[in-house]
Amino acid sequence: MPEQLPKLIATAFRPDQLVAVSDASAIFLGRSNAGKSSLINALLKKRLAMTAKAPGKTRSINYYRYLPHLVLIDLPGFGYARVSHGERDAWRDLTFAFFEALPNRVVAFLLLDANRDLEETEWELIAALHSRGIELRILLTKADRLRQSERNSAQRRLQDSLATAGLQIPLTWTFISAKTGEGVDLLRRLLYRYAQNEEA
Ligand SMILES: Nc1nc2c(ncn2[C@@H]2O[C@H](COP(=O)(O)OP(=O)(O)OP(=O)(O)O)[C@@H](O)[C@H]2O)c(=O)[nH]1
Ligand SMILES: [Mg+2]
Repeated sequence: MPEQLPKLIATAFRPDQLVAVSDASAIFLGRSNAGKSSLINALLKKRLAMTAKAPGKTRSINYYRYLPHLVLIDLPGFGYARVSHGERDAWRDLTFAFFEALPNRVVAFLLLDANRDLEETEWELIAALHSRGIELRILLTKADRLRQSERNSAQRRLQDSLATAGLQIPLTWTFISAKTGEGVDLLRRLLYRYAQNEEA
């Protein structure tokens, strides 16, 4: 019988629980509360990923098989205030251990709340992905909350900070809303093409 998809295939709370993924993968990174798990649920059309109003909901790396040859990976969020040094270290150990053993074919999505600017940890993740030659797209989330003028200024701020950082990699960004579905179909099409081995 064919496997029922999508489904959760693995969860890693610690580096020794990381799994090797040989299929194409899409990874979702970003601050706590940026909307990673909500976007994954919107893509999967199923509430498989736990979401919460309070930041820090996802503490583990969760692997979801979405298509027969495509895995979506929800990484734990960072950057929320009420967290101990121990938890911060655990996040760092897990995330960077994951980077050391990335799946063979990976595209990364950095989710950024459109009302916020890029912060230090985000720059660090961008640099880590860039140095490994991983393609990165920025998704500006919670777009349903933004007026057109706010979208324009969010886009301008992002462009400016990327230019100031002298970033030479081709970065694209897309407005997205897990609430209204804006941008979700576009992302889904991109993932389908990527899974079929075409240029994402
Ligand atoms: N208005 C609006 N709210 C959203 C959207 N996406 C997520 N949220 C809300 O933002 C909060 C956090 O969403 P999550 O998906 O749990 O965020 P996360 O990035 O997975 O957070 P961590 O697991 O802590 O890393 C929840 O209250 C969601 O309902 C969106 O597109 N629009
Ligand atoms: Mg989450």
